[in-house]
Amino acid sequence: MSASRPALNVAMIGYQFMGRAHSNAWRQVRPFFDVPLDPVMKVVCGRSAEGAAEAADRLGWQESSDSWRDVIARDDIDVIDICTPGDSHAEIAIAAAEAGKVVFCEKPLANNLAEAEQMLAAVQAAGVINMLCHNYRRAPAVGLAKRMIDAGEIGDIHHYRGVYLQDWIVDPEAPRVWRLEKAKAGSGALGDIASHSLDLARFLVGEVAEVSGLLKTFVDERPLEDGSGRGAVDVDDAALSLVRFESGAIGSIEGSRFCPGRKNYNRFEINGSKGSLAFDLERMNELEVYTEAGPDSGFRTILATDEQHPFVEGWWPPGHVLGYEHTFTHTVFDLLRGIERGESPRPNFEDGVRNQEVLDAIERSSESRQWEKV
Ligand code: SOE
Repeated sequence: MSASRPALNVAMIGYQFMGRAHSNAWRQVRPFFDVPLDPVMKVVCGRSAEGAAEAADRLGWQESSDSWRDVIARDDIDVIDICTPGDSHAEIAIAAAEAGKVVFCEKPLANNLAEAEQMLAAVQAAGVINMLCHNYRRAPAVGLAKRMIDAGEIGDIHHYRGVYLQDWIVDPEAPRVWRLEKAKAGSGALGDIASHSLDLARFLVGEVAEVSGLLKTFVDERPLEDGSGRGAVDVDDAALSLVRFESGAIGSIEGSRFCPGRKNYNRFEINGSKGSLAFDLERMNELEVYTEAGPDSGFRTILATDEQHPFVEGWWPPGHVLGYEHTFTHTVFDLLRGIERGESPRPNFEDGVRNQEVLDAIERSSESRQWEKV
């Protein structure tokens, strides 16, 4: 490690999909960015000692553990990175905050609003740096959209239209994984993918005032993963909501796992008084832009891979496109810069509670079939 930069010992809890994405980010951030602190991939933690040891070897962690409580109790650990299913976010984050650790947590912050509020209270009481990993804010094209909006290039915003569509459970015989169990995941498409579109809406347009939501479960029981029978699906397969923003803008947010052919189709379009912007994660290096530029103007596509575009300076020359995993490296880079400055980079746990308040309102609205205030 460089003598000029202090080391920062990281412990990651959970090592499946998000654990792999976060491990890659912790490994890549120092070689590619001018980090103010040297992250050390100290410990990876999981429920199985054997699984955690295998993950440590495969993902590049120095040690492994099967007890997150033991890891949090260690004086040599500075950051707790939570990559577990949502049912353990609150207890881990609260324990980490009370132990004075930096708390970095995968989305959604919690499985319900009460837990999210407890987590925020814990990090505020402990005065620890905290961050929520909504990685798509840090796709360069999304950062460019934010810059253009803030510069007034599309004028006053009238619409945000967000869809996040996947198709991995369209087959009714696809097994009932943890994402389909309320006790584990808190909700279905609502908290898992519509939450991403919501976070982008809040990042790019502003706070949500009122929602009219519709949750739907198309397949209400599925084969259990261990082949021992079938189990109930008690979460939404699709979540839609009309949205009124505090700014006066209106819009819609939709998350569905029942859209054949849409693999990770996280798209938004924003319409303003002077133009429009559109982004599609499946074409994540591109931003579609329309600003009135004369009688024959139309949408143009900006390839957001130039050095002036957010985070690109750390990677390659123009046109050498980036991918999904880079957004996590950018997120970790901003976390390191926040730690050095003593600030909780956004989205942080306050954003997590705001997001959860909106998700909660969408659930209430789907039940009441009325507009619900956030
Ligand atoms: C859902 O399958 C999922 O893995 C989400 O949980 C992630 O947040 C998203 O980035 C990719 O899709």
